Amino acid sequence: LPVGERLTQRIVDGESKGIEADLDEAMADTAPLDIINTFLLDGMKVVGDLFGSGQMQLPFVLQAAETMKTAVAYLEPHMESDAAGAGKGKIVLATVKGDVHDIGKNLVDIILTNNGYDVVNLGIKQPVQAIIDAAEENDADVIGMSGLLVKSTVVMKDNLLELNSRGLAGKYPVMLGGAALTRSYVEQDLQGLFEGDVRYAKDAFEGLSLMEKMVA
Ligand code: B1M
Repeated sequence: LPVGERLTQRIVDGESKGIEADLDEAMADTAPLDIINTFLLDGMKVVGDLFGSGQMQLPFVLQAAETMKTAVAYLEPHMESDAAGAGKGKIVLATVKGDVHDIGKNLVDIILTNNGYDVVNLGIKQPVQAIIDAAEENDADVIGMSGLLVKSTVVMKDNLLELNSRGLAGKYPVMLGGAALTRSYVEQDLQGLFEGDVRYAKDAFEGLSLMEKMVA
């Protein structure tokens, strides 16, 4: 198999042993970020479909996720970074309460960090209080929330209402992302009830371009 297909298959199989050699081979003619966005995320998509249709059990999904993380960690030092632009702005980033999915959030972290933003990555299952505390303590420019479960979209809405009621909506623009969200939910429903600026990023690159607008 060509190396790209091998990498996709490795994610599906959760086979991380020896993945470094395949990644080195792929990097000979493909940029690390493109490897993530094509070969590796193609694998996660297959995993999601298999799991969703009952053809893959959870422990195997976890193994696929661990393989994805191993691959991303190996590629990260090879990514181009825009050190000259350091200190462009600060985002507090968290996966919301009740949700453990963090691969997408961590990709957002990598891409923003490599493009000169300061990222305070709080991790998973973060209650709104922890997010607000971190934003205040770090004097953040933006709050970023990620979530992949349908119930996380409700948590995000509640978190926005909490920012409203504490009078913090005008202080922190909010960026939301994650597979369970839709653009229309954020841009119609949530923008209607949030008293500040809330935006939807469909992927990490849209997250980067939004960050540029929100900090400016
Ligand atoms: Co879970 N899981 N999972 N899972 N899992 C989903 C989300 C699911 C859609 C699978 C399915 O049924 N087809 C489904 C949710 C269904 C729903 O809510 N209706 C699901 C479920 C049900 C569950 C459990 C409940 C299963 C169970 O226990 N019975 C459980 C939940 C636990 C919990 O959270 N409390 C669970 C657990 C897990 C694992 C631990 C095994 C593992 C996560 C490991 C980890 O993250 N460390 C896992 C995985 C891997 C998945 C799938 C297969 C893949 C997710 C992923 O990493 N995708 C997923 C299927 C799917 O999404 N279709 C699924 C790759 C990643 C790069 O994409 O995170 O969307 P994503 O990020 C994108 C964009 O969304 C965006 O940028 C990224 C790309 O550039 N983005 C942002 C994300 N966050 C952003 C933030 C931003 C900006 C952009 O700004 C702030």
